Amino acid sequence: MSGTKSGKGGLEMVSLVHSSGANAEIYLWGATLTSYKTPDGKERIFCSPAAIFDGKKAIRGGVPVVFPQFGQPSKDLPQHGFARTSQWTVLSIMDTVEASYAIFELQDSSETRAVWDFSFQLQYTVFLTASSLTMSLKVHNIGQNLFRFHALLHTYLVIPDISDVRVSGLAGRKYVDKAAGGDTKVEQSDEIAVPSFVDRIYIASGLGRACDVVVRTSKGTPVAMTINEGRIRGELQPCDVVVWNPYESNSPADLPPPAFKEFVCVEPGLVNEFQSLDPNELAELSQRIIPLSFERGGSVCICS
Ligand code: TA6
Repeated sequence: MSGTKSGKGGLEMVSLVHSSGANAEIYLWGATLTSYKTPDGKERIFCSPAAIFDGKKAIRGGVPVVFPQFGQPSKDLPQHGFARTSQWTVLSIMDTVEASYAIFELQDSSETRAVWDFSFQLQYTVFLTASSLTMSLKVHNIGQNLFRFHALLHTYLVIPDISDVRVSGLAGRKYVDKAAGGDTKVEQSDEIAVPSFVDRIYIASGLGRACDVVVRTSKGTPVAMTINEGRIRGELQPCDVVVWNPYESNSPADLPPPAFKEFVCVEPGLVNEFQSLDPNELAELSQRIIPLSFERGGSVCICS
């Protein structure tokens, strides 16, 4: 039975429990999803063992919600914006045969307007089924003035080992290589390895459709597929995809090595350029995670 309960650090969270045995946990602090387990009990989302649950700092790992800026183009706003360090409210929690889901909301406040003087409403839905998890962020301009924003879902996916991962689905895309001074390059490879610190913004290409990014091991064992989609004013918008792993060289304090070995970030976003919304316009960003393999009795099974 899904519901709210007290989590780490006494922070309130929503526990989604689907009849299949799949479950997920989302803290109201930042609407941060910190756990997604498939019916086999296997954890699919990485959360740092040193994550701080104090209601002040962003929770390290899981799926932080990034809004209204990615990085820190405006020094008036914190790195990655204020959404991940705000207390969200829960609008609803539902259990149905198909899915268990929760809807979270964040609206502008005196604190947010002090650093970003616009009226907005974010609605974030986490939708859990037996075979997948879908996170969908809606950005609504409820003010009188146009605003420009970034949005991103900063997903930390569990993998067997970062030195053995292959990320596919981004071939041919231009990307900003933040680990190489921000140079713009073109991805030549169908399967991206992550042998060292990687921090890349794969720029939305004009394909006008969702972007499927598959994570595998070097031996080809599929780990997860992610379906990443953006919409602006209802129109399907190719979304950017950020791929990140800090390795030891760039691991922050709340992510002490060797934790970097256990995840790769595959982050759908509207971040390479600021998006603009006129009053009463809506943007959406979603990611569906479909785990493709799980261990059962020591052997790896591939979900159909
Ligand atoms: O998504 C990649 C990135 O922008 C990296 O540049 C790195 O800063 C990472 O996010 C983590 O940022 P955080 O503010 O959570 O430490």
